[in-house]
Amino acid sequence: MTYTTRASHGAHSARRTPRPAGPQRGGRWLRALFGALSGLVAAFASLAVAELAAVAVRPQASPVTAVGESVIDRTPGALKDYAVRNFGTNDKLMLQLGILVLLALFALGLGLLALRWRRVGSAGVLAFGLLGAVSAMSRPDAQHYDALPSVVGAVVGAAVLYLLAGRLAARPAAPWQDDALGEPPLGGGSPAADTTFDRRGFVVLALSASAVSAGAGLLGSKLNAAGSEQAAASRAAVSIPTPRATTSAAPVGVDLKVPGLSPFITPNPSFYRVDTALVVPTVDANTWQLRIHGTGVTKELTIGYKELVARGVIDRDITVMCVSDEVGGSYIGNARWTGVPLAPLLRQAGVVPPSKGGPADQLVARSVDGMTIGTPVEAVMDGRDAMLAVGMNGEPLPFAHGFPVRMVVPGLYGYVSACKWVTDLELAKFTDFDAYWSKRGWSAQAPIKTESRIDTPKSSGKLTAGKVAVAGVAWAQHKGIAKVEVRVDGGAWHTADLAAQDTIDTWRQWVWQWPATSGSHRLEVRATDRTGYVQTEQKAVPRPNGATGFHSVTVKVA
Ligand SMILES: Nc1nc2c(c(=O)[nH]1)N[C@H]1C(S)=C(S)[C@@H](COP(=O)(O)O)O[C@H]1N2
Ligand SMILES: [Mo]
Repeated sequence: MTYTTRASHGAHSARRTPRPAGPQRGGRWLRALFGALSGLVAAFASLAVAELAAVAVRPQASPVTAVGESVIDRTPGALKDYAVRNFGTNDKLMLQLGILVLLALFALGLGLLALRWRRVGSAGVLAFGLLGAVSAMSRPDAQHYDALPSVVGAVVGAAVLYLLAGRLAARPAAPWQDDALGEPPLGGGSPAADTTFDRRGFVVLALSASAVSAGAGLLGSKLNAAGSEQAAASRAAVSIPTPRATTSAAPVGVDLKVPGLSPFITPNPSFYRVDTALVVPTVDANTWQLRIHGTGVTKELTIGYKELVARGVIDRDITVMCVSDEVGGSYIGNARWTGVPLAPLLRQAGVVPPSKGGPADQLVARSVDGMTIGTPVEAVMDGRDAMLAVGMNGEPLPFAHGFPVRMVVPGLYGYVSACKWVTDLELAKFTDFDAYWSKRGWSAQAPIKTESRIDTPKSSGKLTAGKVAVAGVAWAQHKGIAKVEVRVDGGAWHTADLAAQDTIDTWRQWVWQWPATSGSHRLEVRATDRTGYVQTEQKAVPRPNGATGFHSVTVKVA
């Protein structure tokens, strides 16, 4: 084709190019539609090629993931909490869809822009590539070549848009028509508002670019998934070792089996999930390693999965919980964790807890995706069952919960204790290092607060007068629950029956038989832990170190 860039500015061009063979008459609307379409095709080509380029780097470096994860890093806490609450675990899907929709809108705009200014349109595509590249490089776990997929994708996308816009170059429709994009001369015999452009050339180019892109994208995502398949195979191959010392099963009576009450053990599929990973990391257990180093470490240690598990494991029921949980919320779950005790491993590396004169008070855990979680060394080494967990409820850790290895420390909120996909433990000082969430306005240290929740009846539930089982869970990890009380309409507190205690590290079920009378009633619960502390009525939001207040439900009794 011989169209020049100037020809695309045909609206203002007085040149009269002879009409070449091939181009047909096209409407101005068709041309605009094709223009918008060329933006979409260019965006699609960018993303597809970037996906393929990510094979050479790593799957997380592909632009939508990189932008999404950096959005998560930058989202102000309140908005992040809102998203987590309102989209639940779907929040990440919503984020990715949102990014794609925005991208598509901008692509449409750039396509239209390129109709008039080809270079500006292409420059716009490059600018988006830059955004992807910067996002990728700004992630806490950024690696050298993470910007590459965005850059390569953007260059290809810009070229595609430039070429497509070239096919849409408008030229005078006919020798008598001075301004191809202008209004037709009154009474003129020219087709109204028509411009000519290379319709067939555009369609052929757009279709081939789309087809090649689809191929590149499919190949890229298949190759990117290969690592995950290897990780899945390694997960299928590991079996959860049996503890050397037989761990007793939870005692009878820990589960009251009241309808509507959370089961004592939370099944893995319904266990809450909170993390910043847009794509769940899939780590191959065969190549996984953990390094222990830092302040006060006299013997640095690097250990693989088999070697770690060979040290011997313990089984412990531990209730873990997210600091973002609102009063009455559901970011809490109780599982039987199988893992390797952490304190002996630290001692082997020469670590001494602060109470015995050790120089480091913070254990910084790093995950494969760059999360940092700081835990007090004292808590890890004070005799509680802090562990490197490999199993959850009798199966290898699910990928979403940290396969192959995560930390679990009884008594501390997840963001200061429960690093998933952990790969590095560094001994440091709280005064010298702020972990991921501490940088974002959450407390550096956060023991779980003594709290309780009513599971049944549900708020706005409809009941009939008579005996109603009011039941729920109460927790005070690593202290233990001593008492749970319920009151109706702000009246006197009634002591609930407690389920058998498993360990002080788990939640405890409770039930109170309420002689319900007709009318609308408000039920409230409070717990007392074994230190004698009575749960406070004072309301506090989750930030900076956990919500407080009484959980209440309002019900109608017929
Ligand atoms: N690598 C990594 N580990 C992480 C997080 C994370 O975002 N990344 N989130 C933490 C938080 S805030 C909580 S509450 C727990 C949740 O563990 P779960 O998803 O297995 O329930 O994981 C912790 N470990
Ligand atoms: Mo959390």
